[in-house]
Amino acid sequence: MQDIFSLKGKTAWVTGAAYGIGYAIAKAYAEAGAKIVFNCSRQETVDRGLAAYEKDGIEAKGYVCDVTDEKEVAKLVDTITEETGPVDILVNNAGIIRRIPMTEMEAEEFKRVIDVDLIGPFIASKAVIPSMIERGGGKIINVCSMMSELGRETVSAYASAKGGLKMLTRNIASEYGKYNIQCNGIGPGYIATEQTAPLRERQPDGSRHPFDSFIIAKTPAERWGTPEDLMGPALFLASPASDFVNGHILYVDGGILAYIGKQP
Ligand code: NAP
Ligand code: GCO
Repeated sequence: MQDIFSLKGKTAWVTGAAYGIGYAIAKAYAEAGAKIVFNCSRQETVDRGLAAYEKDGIEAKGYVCDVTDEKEVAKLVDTITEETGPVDILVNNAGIIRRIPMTEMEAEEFKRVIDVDLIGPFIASKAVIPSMIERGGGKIINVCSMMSELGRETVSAYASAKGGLKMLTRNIASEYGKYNIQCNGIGPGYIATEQTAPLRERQPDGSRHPFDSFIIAKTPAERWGTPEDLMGPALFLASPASDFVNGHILYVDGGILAYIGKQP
């Protein structure tokens, strides 16, 4: 059984994997035998990631590359192929969020979120699919969200992008499944990371942020998730164990999407 979860000898490219969810996913893949490559848009984030991998005893290569720049991404894929090997596993993890009421949001801000969270995964996937086809298959995992299914105040751009990413996932599966490419999504629930830190900030009197209490009441597990909660599910989607799973979104949310929420 261990073999079907092994990534021995595989090259895994996890975008934005300097910390948080992407880092935990890359760490799981390294522990399963994969060679890790990641990119971020800024050198300081890449350096932060490299230091974290080194501390954990993981050999990882990090590059500066903005996932919205098609030419840069194509160049990065060539570099990864030369320096590490052709990409067997791509995780589209890099993402941004802007929490702004829709009527106060500039179209340019909306577009940037769509660019990073939806067009970025399109560009990165497009850059690796031809070589996956040539080599007989591959795995693409898109990091979706609760907002692939649900809306809420202030996240119109993010929800539009993550809803779109769910459908890009299904379309890649539909279009390239015949080449033994599996494209699935992983949908984290509310995970305690830097991205969600403002939603968990303590109030001046030391009590929980109202959004923090709201999430606890909305989650049957009665807690926020951790990046480590994503490790097993993300490994499943990258390994031979999921070779007949395609176009699926695996929500890792402590049960949020199944639950109406605790009665006040
Ligand atoms: P995060 O704070 O969203 O960090 C994302 C990483 O992406 C950073 O390393 C960042 O580095 C990189 N990045 C951002 N824009 C980029 C670009 N244009 N090109 C290349 N890299 C870029 O981390 P996270 O909270 O762990 O989230 C990771 C993913 O999970 C995101 O897609 C997020 O939407 C999704 N997610 C998060 C939660 C949660 O509760 N935290 C829940 C569901 C889904 P640079 O700043 O240097 O570019
Ligand atoms: C928000 C959150 C979410 C989460 C996550 C949920 O403001 O509602 O930041 O968007 O980060 O994506 O799955």
